[in-house]
Parts: sequence; C-alpha cells; structure tokens
Amino acid sequence: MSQPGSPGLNLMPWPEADHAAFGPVETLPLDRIRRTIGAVMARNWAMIPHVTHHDEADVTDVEARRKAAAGPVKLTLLAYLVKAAVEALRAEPHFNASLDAAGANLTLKKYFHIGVAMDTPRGLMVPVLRDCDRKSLEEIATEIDALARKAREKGLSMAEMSGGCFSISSLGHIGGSGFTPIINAPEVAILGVTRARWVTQRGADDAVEWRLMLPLSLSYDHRVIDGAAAARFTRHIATHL
Ligand code: CAO
Repeated sequence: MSQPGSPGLNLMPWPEADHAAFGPVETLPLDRIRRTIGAVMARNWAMIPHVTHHDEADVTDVEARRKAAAGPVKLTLLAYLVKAAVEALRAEPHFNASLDAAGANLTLKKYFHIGVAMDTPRGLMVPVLRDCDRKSLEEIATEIDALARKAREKGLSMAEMSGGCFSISSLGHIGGSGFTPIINAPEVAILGVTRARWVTQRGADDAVEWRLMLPLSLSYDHRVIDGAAAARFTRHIATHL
C-alpha cells in the first residue's frame, strides 16, 4: 500500500499476450508452494534495494583437509561455509540484523541461526540451523544432511524455516561462476556460492601455483549495509575458510 508522499511501485499492468496466436502452447497452473515462493521472491526483490558483491575464497587447503578427514561424518564445504558465516557475522554485527517494515528500527541479533537454501521436488526451501556458533562442523554437516533428506521426502514446517539471521545458497555442486541471490527477508544479506575452479597464480619467485578458488556472491540490503562493509564481510568469510 502506498504511503502519503510515497510514489509506491507505480508498475505498468502485466502484459497480456495471446501466446497461442504464435504457435502451439500448453498452460500449467502453478501449485500453492510455487505461488507462495513467487510472491515471497517478488516482494523481497521489489522492496529491498539489492547489491551483489563478488569475491573468491582460496579453498585449496580447506578442501584438502576436508577430503582427508576420516571421521564417521562426511564433512561438506557447506558446513565450513556455515561456520565461516558465523565468524563474519560476529565481525560485522550489522549483518546479523533485521529492519522493521517501516525501515525505522534495526534489530541486532545475539544468536547465530543460519538458513541453507535447498532444492526440492516441491521447490526451494530454506531450513534454519540453530545456534551454529555452538555446533561443531560434524554436527552442522549431519544436520544439513538430515534436513535435506526431510525437505526432499516430506517437506519442512514453517517453524523449521523461521528465525534465520543469514542465509547461504550453494549451487556449487551444479556449476556457475556467480549469481544474485535474493535476500530472504527480514534478513539483510545472503551468500551465493558457485563452483570452485582451479586457477594458476603467481607464487613466490614467480613460480606458477595451482589454487582452488571458490566464487562468493553476497547480496545485501543497501538500506542497512554499505559496499565497504559488504566487501569486508565477504573477505571475513574468505579468510576464515
Ligand atoms: N564447487 C565445487 N564442487 C562442489 C561445491 C562447490 N562450490 N559444492 C559442493 N561441491 C561438490 C562436493 O564436493 C560434492 O562432491 P563429492 O560428492 O564428489 O564430494 C558434491 O558437489 C555434492 O556436494 P554436497 O554433498 O556437499 O552438497 P552441498 O552441501 O553442496 O549441497 C544442498 C547440499 C542440500 C544445499 C544442495 O543439494 C541444494 O539443494 N542446493 C540448492 C540450493 C539452491 O537451490 N539455491 C538456489 C536458491 S535461489 O533459487
């Protein structure tokens, strides 16, 4: 609803087109979950001024350690990213925050609940892992695995998807070199992760070194966060990894 003195979104009506006039078509009704996801995405994209900051993390050593780990739990890169996000939130507390609907008050959170985007047959779901500052890498990896199974097989409750501080959307197992993740309101930032790739770098004495670099794409709410803070936050994640 427009406020007095505010122009509102002032959008043109949606273009009506007779697609069948141009060739054969098939119309599929969207199910309830797809419509809800669409309405949430459209609201967040239209109401939050997004900027996406891109950076890379050198994950050569963390990947070597991860693959060498011989415990009963398979450690995933995502679990390391969750822990790195906690450290970045500690260093930049304005990222662990929510803006109210009037844009007048910022609530700073003293807990570390991290949402993880999951691709399921029902559509995108973002379960929230609670108190990630107090959990080990093994516990986080185990919880992500259990939530991913539950999300795919039975779906998740609203309670399991509420109360997050910050979200991570990892597409690295599929591919990509960067994207603009949409902020999961009322959070103020989200990290997108795409496929790690081997690159050559100039090492000591001009030697050529191969390093595994992970692309990081941080979308942030520019009403709350400035570009310099976003660059620092992304560096915190990269250095922590
Ligand atoms: N670069 C290269 N390889 C990667 C990688 C990256 N960034 N991230 C994961 N991989 C590899 C892993 O090494 C693993 O390979 P191995 O089996 O050979 O070890 C494989 O991909 C699977 O990784 P994983 O088991 O660690 O899975 P994950 O933690 O990356 O992802 C889950 C789990 C549930 C988050 C994911 O399946 C998913 O649903 N992601 C979709 C998120 C999404 O849809 N985001 C979009 C939101 S906006 O629409």
